[in-house]
Amino acid sequence: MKTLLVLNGPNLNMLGLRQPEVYGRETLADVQALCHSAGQRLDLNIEFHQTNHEGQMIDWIHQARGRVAGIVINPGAWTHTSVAIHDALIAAEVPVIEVHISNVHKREAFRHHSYVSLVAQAVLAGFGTHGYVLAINHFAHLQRTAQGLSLIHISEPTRPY
Ligand code: CA2
Repeated sequence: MKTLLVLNGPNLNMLGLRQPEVYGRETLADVQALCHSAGQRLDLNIEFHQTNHEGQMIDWIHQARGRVAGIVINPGAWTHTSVAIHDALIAAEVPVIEVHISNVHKREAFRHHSYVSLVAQAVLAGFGTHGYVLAINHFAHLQRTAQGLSLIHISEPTRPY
């Protein structure tokens, strides 16, 4: 069974506890349960993590290399600040889908730029917590298509004969 890594950045452990008008009422535990049931339905193993420490996030991304079929990441505020996470995602050589619960483009100008979007295959913003399920569904779709196979095996050399 293929594994998907679902990674969450800083302050997302506060989900459902404050700012429900922006992020809704679901907690991170609710999001984790949503992701696990999507994984069960689609025959994908889901590993779900959250951290407030950038080095920990980078270590998880590095450990994904050669091990997981894809990364779904809500980098939180690191989206807009972190060249280090951008570089780690390139080094991982794993397809990435970036998820934001809120529509960052409707918010402050500093949320309009994303370092992660430069390396993401797709970006979801403003779908609420359902965005995580949409991202997992999309990876399942890629697994079933030639497009997914070519993306996942992108680093395999082609033989000249
Ligand atoms: O919309 C998103 O998912 C964000 O990635 C959430 C980040 C924000 O910095 C990004 O611009 C957009 C913030 C996550 C903090 O979540 C909280 C939830 C409840 C209370 C306080 C923070």
